[in-house]
Amino acid sequence: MSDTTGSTSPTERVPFEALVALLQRIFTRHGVAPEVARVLAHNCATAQRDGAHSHGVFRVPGYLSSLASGWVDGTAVPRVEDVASGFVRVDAGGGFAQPALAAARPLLVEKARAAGIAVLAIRNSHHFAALWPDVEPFAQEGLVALSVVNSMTCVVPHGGQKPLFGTNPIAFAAPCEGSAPIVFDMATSALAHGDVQIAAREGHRVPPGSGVDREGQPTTDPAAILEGGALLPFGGHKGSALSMMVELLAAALTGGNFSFGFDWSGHPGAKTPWTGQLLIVIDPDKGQGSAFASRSRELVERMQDVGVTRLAGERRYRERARAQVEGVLVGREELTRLQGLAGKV
Ligand code: NDP
Ligand code: PYC
Repeated sequence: MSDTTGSTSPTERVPFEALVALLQRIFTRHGVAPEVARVLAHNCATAQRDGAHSHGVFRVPGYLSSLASGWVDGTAVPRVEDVASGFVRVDAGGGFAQPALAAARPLLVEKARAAGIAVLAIRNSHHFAALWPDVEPFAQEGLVALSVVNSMTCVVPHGGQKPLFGTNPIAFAAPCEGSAPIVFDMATSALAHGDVQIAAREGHRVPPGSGVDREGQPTTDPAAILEGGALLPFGGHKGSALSMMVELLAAALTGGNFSFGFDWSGHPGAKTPWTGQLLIVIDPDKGQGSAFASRSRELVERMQDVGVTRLAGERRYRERARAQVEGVLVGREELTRLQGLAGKV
């Protein structure tokens, strides 16, 4: 990715900690509890830092309008339940998923290390972010992590006539000897909804096969997808099956809402999907001893030997390394808007 936020507008570079502080101030000024504001600000700044612009500061207006509409509770206190040797449940209380994960994390890791595997089922939660920040830290501690989250009805299942599924991402992280973890994070729709919004804002077409208009006809016009149209799963029936799996794991299994299971029409301004999230954390040392990370390295090297020049996660790591030296890239207009929201002149 080039040195842009995806647009041609002027940009600035902001120190990561300054961006976190700015976002934290915005969230607290808009009624979010201090600890929740800290978690959301860190998450949002992390996505921006890594060049994940569809889930960085671009999301702030959606967070704030959801909060203002009363749809999501920025002060909810997650309730963690220790339900079995390898199973933790959290009721996020109608608040955000990330503070629920943070609250349950120590118990989840303890169980994964003791039993070799542990599941975290989050329900009654709003996830409006990229998913990789939820899994990457586990791999940094030597664990393997997989997470799924469902979102809101905007994807037509393969063979269906109307949207039903969410954009339903799957994220995976695993340690790799001698490098940062291997991480991928992908929507099961052809495009993330956020990328369609960005394409509409920037006046770009989306790739053929991404979505349909309100008549169900294929379109590359992002506005037609957003205004009465819908997205398609990636890879036809295969992506559709994965999206169905996400609905089952993130909603049916956790007790959260399906992507079609909530109605936000009574809360104008609501943007955050009220669903569920599942994490599975594995201690690879219970497999082949400490060999896992070196086997990861072997696989990566073999992929490189056959010509792979870009692994999932590498673009983000490059953006991160650059941001650490030069600061996080933010659009100048966007930064001014953020400063206004934070009450800074
Ligand atoms: P992308 O299609 O941009 O990327 C998917 C994955 O493939 C990433 O891990 C990416 O790595 C990797 N990748 C991309 N291009 C290449 C390539 N040429 N070679 C090798 N690897 C590649 O992501 P999506 O558009 O599917 O999703 C964007 C974000 O939207 C995700 O973070 C997702 O969690 C989020 N999202 C959140 C939802 C929610 O409900 N909270 C719903 C849907 C999406 P890299 O990151 O290094 O580019
Ligand atoms: O980009 O598809 C998306 C999305 C949905 C909820 C948060 N992000």
